Amino acid sequence: MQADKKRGIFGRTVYAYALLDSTNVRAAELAVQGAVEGTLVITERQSAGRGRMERVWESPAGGGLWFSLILHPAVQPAHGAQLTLVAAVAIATALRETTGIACTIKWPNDLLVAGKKLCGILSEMILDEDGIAYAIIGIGINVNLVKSDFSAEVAQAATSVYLETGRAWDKDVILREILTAFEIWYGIWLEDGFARIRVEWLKYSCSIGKSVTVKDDMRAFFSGIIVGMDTDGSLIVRSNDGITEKFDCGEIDLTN
Ligand code: BT5
Repeated sequence: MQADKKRGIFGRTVYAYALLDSTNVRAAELAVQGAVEGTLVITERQSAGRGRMERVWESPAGGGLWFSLILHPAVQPAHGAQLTLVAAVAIATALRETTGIACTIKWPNDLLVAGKKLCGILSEMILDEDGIAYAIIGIGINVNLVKSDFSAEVAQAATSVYLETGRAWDKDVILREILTAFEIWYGIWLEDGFARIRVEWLKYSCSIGKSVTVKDDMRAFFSGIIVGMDTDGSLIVRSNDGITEKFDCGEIDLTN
């Protein structure tokens, strides 16, 4: 990829902590105070790590990468949800290149290995009259976590880089690779739009062709087969009776 003189801004400004409630919460405070593009907020442990829809993200000390990036993307708010997909592609690429793990992406925000969750992404956007005031991309990656680090409930459905590869990894190396990849893909997205991200995303997707129930804020439940991803990043689902719906947010339950 082409060299870019603006590159190297992700993680140039860093706020690092031993303990935070949530890096997304701290990042939002810093964004309001004017934090620059690419500011990284990272912590060893979160006492109230957040998933989507008020869910908990388990973030014990030691083996995890729990961090958020503050971004100010100059795109239409309607395209803001694509940022989660950009991050997912970047993380999947970086993890594959660094650790050899073949992770897949489950729309919109999960990275899985053989169906178990390795990484979750929590993107939050604040709008003002000019568009997106700022976006916080929160990323949680289970790097060196072992089964006993998770609650019994999460342990069944979670995995880590350590569990997948049988060895411990330097978290800083993985973080650096992810920041580099994310900055490259973010630049591509800002300059060329979503098309290349979509191609890459489809390569990593584990959901195309699968039966699914989609839950979204407005439409409650919709069941069908995932037939593709639209050019704007929304998921295309066709029901058994041939009705096609598009979803740009929500969550999916794979049923086969
Ligand atoms: C997510 O939510 O997957 C988004 C997770 C984002 C976490 C990062 S960490 C840094 C930043 N600061 C924050 O406060 N959050 C972000 P969701 O799709 O709602 O998935 C949440 C579900 O994943 C939970 O209900 C559990 O079932 C499961 N889970 C919780 N902790 C996990 C872990 N460490 N590994 C794998 N799965 C987990």
